[in-house]
Amino acid sequence: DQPWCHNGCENSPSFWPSLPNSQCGGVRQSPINIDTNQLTFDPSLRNLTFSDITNPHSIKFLTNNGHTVSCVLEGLMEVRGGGLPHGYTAVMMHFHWGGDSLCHPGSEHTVDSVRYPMEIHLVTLKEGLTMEQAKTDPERIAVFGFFIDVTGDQWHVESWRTLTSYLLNITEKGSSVDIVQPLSISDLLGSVDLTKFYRYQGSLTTPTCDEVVVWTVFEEPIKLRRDIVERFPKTLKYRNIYRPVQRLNGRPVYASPG
Ligand code: SG4
Ligand code: ZN
Repeated sequence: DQPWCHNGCENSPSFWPSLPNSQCGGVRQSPINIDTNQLTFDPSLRNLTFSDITNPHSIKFLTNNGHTVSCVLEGLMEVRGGGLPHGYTAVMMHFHWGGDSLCHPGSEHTVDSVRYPMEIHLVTLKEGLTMEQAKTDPERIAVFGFFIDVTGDQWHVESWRTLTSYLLNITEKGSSVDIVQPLSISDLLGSVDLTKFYRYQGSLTTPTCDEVVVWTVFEEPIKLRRDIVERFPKTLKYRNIYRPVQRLNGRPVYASPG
């Protein structure tokens, strides 16, 4: 695999389309700007359910994979309903963030051209498939994006303090750390309204940008303290790890009835 980056190397995003086997120059790319004046309300986007989301052992370790912090999810979290074409099983989670001051927010999706401080991606696979098979079907991956904001009330800061305290142990590319405290996905999401979301057909946001993703982006952000968000760029040294927004090329963006 040829090296690529978000910034500060030869293969930054404008060069991704010319990488080997790349779909990055395609017509259904992600992320996008979500224009709330151009949404199509879709009453079938109901009853989205996440099973096992409170499993306290889902987040067992964190890895610095050279592009972000990620973790393979343990347990059997299944996502169904919400207008998804199949059931999907959660496989991993990772983060996108900005600069070490919040003047440089780092979400991938934007809403009415506003970028949030961070975005979490919960990556799920169509049930019964491996990651390798998942690369060829246009709906074989579903990614769930959650924005993080730093304004207003703050929730569940304790779980985020726990998670981010481990970042110091993975400053080296390729390093991992075990998390000893029980930590669930819902500990991190807090009380985000899972009935209100946007839906569109897109791609992975990193090379090779495979056009196989059903995207769900939740409207309501997770609200955290500024110092928690700033721990990511300050500790990991990766800055502004998001891809610029891509053209819609006529794709509809649907909104759930909420
Ligand atoms: C990050 O580079 C992750 O580390 C990748 O995970 C992930 O690839 C990639 O982002 C693209 O995912 O939700 N942003 S995204 O579209 O999940 C996949 C791994 O390389 C396939 C494991
Ligand atoms: Zn991502």
